[in-house]
This record gives sequence, structure tokens and C-alpha cells, in this order.
Amino acid sequence: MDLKDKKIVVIGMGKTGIATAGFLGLQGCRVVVTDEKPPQQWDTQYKHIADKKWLETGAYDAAILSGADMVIPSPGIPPYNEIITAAVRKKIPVISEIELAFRFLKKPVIAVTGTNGKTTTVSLLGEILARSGKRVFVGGNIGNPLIQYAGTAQKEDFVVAEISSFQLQWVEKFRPFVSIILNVTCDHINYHGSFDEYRRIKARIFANQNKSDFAILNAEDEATESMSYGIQAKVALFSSARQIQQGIYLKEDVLVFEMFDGSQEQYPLDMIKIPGLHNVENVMAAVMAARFCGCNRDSIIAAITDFHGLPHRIEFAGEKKGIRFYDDSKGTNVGSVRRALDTFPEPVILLLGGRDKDGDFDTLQPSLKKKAKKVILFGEARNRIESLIGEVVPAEKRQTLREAVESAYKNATAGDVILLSPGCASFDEFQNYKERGKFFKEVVRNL
Ligand code: UMA
Repeated sequence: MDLKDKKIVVIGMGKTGIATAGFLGLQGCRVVVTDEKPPQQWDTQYKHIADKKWLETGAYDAAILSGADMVIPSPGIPPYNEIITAAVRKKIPVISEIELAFRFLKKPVIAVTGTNGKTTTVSLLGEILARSGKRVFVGGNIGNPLIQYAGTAQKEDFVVAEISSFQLQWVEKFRPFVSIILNVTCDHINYHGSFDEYRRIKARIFANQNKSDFAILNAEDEATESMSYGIQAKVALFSSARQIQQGIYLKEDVLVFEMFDGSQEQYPLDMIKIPGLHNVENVMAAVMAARFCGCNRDSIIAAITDFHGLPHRIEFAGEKKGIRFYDDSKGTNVGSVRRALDTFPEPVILLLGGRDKDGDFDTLQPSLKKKAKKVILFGEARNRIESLIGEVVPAEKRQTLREAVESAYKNATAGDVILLSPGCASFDEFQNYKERGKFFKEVVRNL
């Protein structure tokens, strides 16, 4: 892709936009950047490119498109954004940062998407590949944009990328060697417009693969299984519920992998140290991807045994008077709340709330009935969630997370679990889910 002397518009001056602008500058482009916020509020990394000759700032409206050869929106810019719709109307190519990066990547990509479990699976895969002696770059939606890596010497053997639906919105040729869709449940409806559209965009991860590639899907997820028709890559399924012909499944205390060459491999279930059936599914997907990349069984088992999970994902956050606290601040959609509830046999007091993403909270009713002793609703979304969950369990409303934790503690008795799995974004009270999780743990410490 020759970009020299092209005028490229980059929208959004967060992590992705700044890394993209920097990369384009090195390619000899004229880069025009814009953001809905004023420059003083752009990501601090902007200072590294602010005075470059190739860089201009432009207005946050369609006028910026004059003479543009291409537009690269940051993932957080929704497809209905005025500049993007104008670019599409004017037939100016719009591509995402991962598409740009892909055109310059020299190493095979293992791409992981899904509504939940992406970060855990990507991190685990990174560990497994490293344990198997492979050099690996782990990036994407997990926090370090792929475009940053595309501008390096690329000495690694594999790129493991967490890919969001936002990043798949504007791909064309993006073609991973291994693609994984872990699951698709309701999320980001305010961005994509509908569940069908969200699912359609997620399926783009397979669109350019061919028969030398691999596609890994969850046989128990209605939305993802239906995607397997029409995929050109070799399809391998995983199932936590039934036997699979080609792929991996859970059978009592082992994972059984039926491989493409007709042979079978087994992995002990007790190698998995992270809680919940959803994590068994994440591990199953990672095992297959690792085998397709040439890792051996012993290294895979060793890496999984040593993997103890990530912060803010059903993370143990302390115990007081026999009441245990768990931080699942990363649980920002209804599917992840359901999974978190399923993890516990004990009665749960659930803290639910924050900034709503049009979540289908009504679908939580069966899990709440089964597992929750009480629900404390907090933040901006509390009234809407209350109207959707109905009266299946006692619920009360609090304005802030702090008040919610304190009230949960007053209502709990020894043996209960207090679980923060908010099912919402954090932005009404916090900068991000990490800040929310840290705050939760601090409140718990000080109770
Ligand atoms: N902005 C606009 N107009 C808009 C929206 C945003 O100008 O309509 C501007 C903001 O003012 C801000 C900039 O865009 O200055 C932020 O861009 P961004 O929201 O795309 O964020 P980045 O900092 O580039 O981070 C993105 C991902 N963010 C989102 O997808 C929202 C990060 O994922 C990712 O780690 C990073 O790229 C590197 O790849 C975060 C996330 O929440 C963790 N992802 C969602 C999720 O996991 O559910 C998809």
C-alpha cells in the first residue's frame, strides 16, 4: 500500500488515532487530525507528534474531507458519525486502524473477538506461545494498537490481537491466520444499531480467510455457530456441553481435542486455575489456536497451569466477617454478568449499574432468581435496570458505587458473596473500568 503524499484524515486523538497518525507520518503522508474535544484534552501522547511538519489539525466536521484520499476513524467513533457518513457518501475510502496495520504486518495474526473473554484468551495465548519458545506480540483492543507494532522491525513469530467489533467495522482485507469468536451476546447496541448488525460485523473476522487458515467458534453459542456456514477456513469448534467431531470438548475432568488429522489429544481440567465454565471455554479456544501455531501439549499445559487470570475479571477482592468480595468491573455487558453469577454456588449480592449501553437486562431474570439474594442498583442506569429486571429478587437503588458497596455489606451475612459485575460502562462515575475496580477494592478495604 503506497501512501506517500496522500492526504489522510484521522479522527479521534486517543491511543489509536495518535499511533495511526505517527505511522502515517513516517510513510510520507500529509496527516490531518481531528477530535470532538479541544487539543488540550487529547491523549498526552499527542505531544510526541504535535510539532511534526506532516501534521495538521482540522475542524471536526465534513469540511475536513476536502481533498482527502482516505479516512481512518478511531474505534470509538460510531459509524453514524457525521464525518464518516460524509466520507462514505463522497466515496472516500474509510478503513480502520487494524486494516491499515494488517497491510503492513509481516507476521501471522491470531485474532480473538467475542463479547466476553477476549482479554483473558489473548493474554493466555500470549503466555502459551511464549512458553513454547515463540516470540509474540500481544496487542489490539487490549491496549496497544496494532499499528504501533506495524511500524517496528517485527522480529516476532506471531501477532496475537484482541479485536473489537468497533475495529472490525471498517476492515476490507484483514485476514488472520487463526480467528476466534468466543461468543456473541448483546452489547454495543448504541454503537452498531442492532444485535444483528453487531453479529454481522463480528463475523467479518472470518471474511477473508482461506483454506490454509483456521476459524475457531463456540458450538454452544447460537449466534456464533450459525456463522460457521460459508467460512472458507478450516473450522474447529469448542463445546463445554457435548462431543465435537473436529475440535475440543469437555468430558468430565478432561478436555478432549479431536484433531484434523484424526488423532486425539487430552488435557486435564485441573490445569485451569481461573474460575467458571466460561474460562474453560476460553482455555479450549486458546489450546486449539496454540496447536495450530505449532505449540506442543506439554508447553500448553504448563502455561495454562501457571495462568491465574487478570485483574477486574471476577477477581477476589477480600473477605470481611465471612463475606467474600469479587471485582468483576470488566463485566460491562449483560452476558458477562450472567457468566459471573454462574461462577458462584453461594448466595450473591450483586452490584449492578453505571452508564447503560442499552443492555438487555430483562434476560438476566433467570440467573438472578437462581443465584442472587439481592441486587443493589447504582449509577445512571439504576432506574432503567430496575424496570427491566422486575421483581424476581429484592432490589434497592443507590446513587454511587460507594453507597452500593456499603449497603451490600449491611445486607450480607457470613457465607455470602458480594459481586461487582456492573453490566454497564463506568463513564458516569469513573474514567474506565480499571479505575472503577480499584475504587471498589479500596472501599472494600475500608469497610
Ligand atoms: N472521539 C471523537 N468522537 C467520537 C468518539 C470519540 O472525537 O464520537 C474521540 C475522543 O474525544 C477521544 C478519542 O476519540 O479523544 C478516543 O478514541 P477511542 O475511543 O477510539 O479510544 P482509543 O484511546 O483510541 O482506544 C481504543 C479502544 N477504545 C474503544 O474502542 C472505545 C481501546 O479499547 C483500545 O484498547 C485502544 O483503542 C487500542 O487498540 C477500550 C474499549 O473500551 C479498552 N474497547 C471496547 C470494549 O472492549 O468493549 C470496544
